[in-house]
Amino acid sequence: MSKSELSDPFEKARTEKGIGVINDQNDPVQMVLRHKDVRRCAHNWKTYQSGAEPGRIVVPSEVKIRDTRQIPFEVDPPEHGEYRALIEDWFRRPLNEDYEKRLQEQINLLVEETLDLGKLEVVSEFALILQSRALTLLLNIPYEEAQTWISWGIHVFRSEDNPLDGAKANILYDYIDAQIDKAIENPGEDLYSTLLSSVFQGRTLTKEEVKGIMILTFAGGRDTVINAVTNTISYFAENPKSLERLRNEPEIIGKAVEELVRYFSPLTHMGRVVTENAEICEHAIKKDSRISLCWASANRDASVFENPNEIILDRKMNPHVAFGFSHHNCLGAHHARQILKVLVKTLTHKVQSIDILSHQDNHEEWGEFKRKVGFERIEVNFNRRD
Ligand code: EMZ
Repeated sequence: MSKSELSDPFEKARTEKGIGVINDQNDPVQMVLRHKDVRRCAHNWKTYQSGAEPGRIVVPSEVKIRDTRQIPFEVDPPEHGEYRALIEDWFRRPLNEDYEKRLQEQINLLVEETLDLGKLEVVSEFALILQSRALTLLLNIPYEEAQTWISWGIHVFRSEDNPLDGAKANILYDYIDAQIDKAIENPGEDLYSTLLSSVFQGRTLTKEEVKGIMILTFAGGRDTVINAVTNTISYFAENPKSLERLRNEPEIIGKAVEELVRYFSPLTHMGRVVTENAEICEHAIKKDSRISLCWASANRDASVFENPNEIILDRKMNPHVAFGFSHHNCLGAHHARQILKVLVKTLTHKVQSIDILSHQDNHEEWGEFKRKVGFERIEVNFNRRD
């Protein structure tokens, strides 16, 4: 298997049964594996709800390590739509020319720094830095703040050996509390201040609501973006012809990014709590149990994607669900797409080739399913294009 390949552990269960069962802290999860079912269940928020006990739709469940409801992620319609309407414009800013220009400057600088170094470890010395610096644009706060988030290291929201390390999660929660207090004292043009003055159902958002939105903004786009960036580098390292092709055909970079995101599926799945007895692929789904919508499996469904395990840079029909589907689709998707587009464009301009020197894979284990999502570390050498 090549180093950049991410195989599909769900294929057999998806074709044979459509469902995979995993135990999670004695609150089992039935994973929905087929594209059609994933989309149907995502759309049916009445039966498959997000607004359950905070943390329960996350797998592994976070009910034991947090009380704050993440917004709008853990809220169902109609309130979900009302919260979303408050913040949607803010999360569309990545489409603005000025935002893109500033992101381009950040990524130019990082790639130049990287080329000067030559050899480096991509996860901690490239992807984490890129993600943290870019987040300053999304929050509209000073660039220097990225240093704080970089200093937390990769494993701040979950420690290396324990995905449910409450003490680690508290670093983020305490930080956000402090930033909210600062914004109350000294309001600015940043996301905290904007949220604190937003009006929801005739009143301003509470500190707890602002915290819920901020936790989601920090956590949802951290591992996911870091893995997507790292996997992009490893893909181009092993497929220099693809880099060359995109250099010659920059007009397909948008399509290529969609295809990379489909293939990587940085977020494997997301849960829902079942509100009434139901059935999926002839399996009984009991009221108050949990299902998960397995984006990673749906994105390899051969009934939708031809040659699903191949990266086809200009894939024509690409209805992937890597950013979720329906009401709860990813708020940060514009930002993530823009990061990947700018990154790919910059690599085509500045980088001739990338050599992988050593690596260690990062796997998730979901019962019988073991899925590579990226790398724990990957040392590479970047070679400059003359
Ligand atoms: C939650 C989740 C959001 C969760 C879109 O995903 O990301 C996970 O990394 C967090 O642990 O709390 O924010």
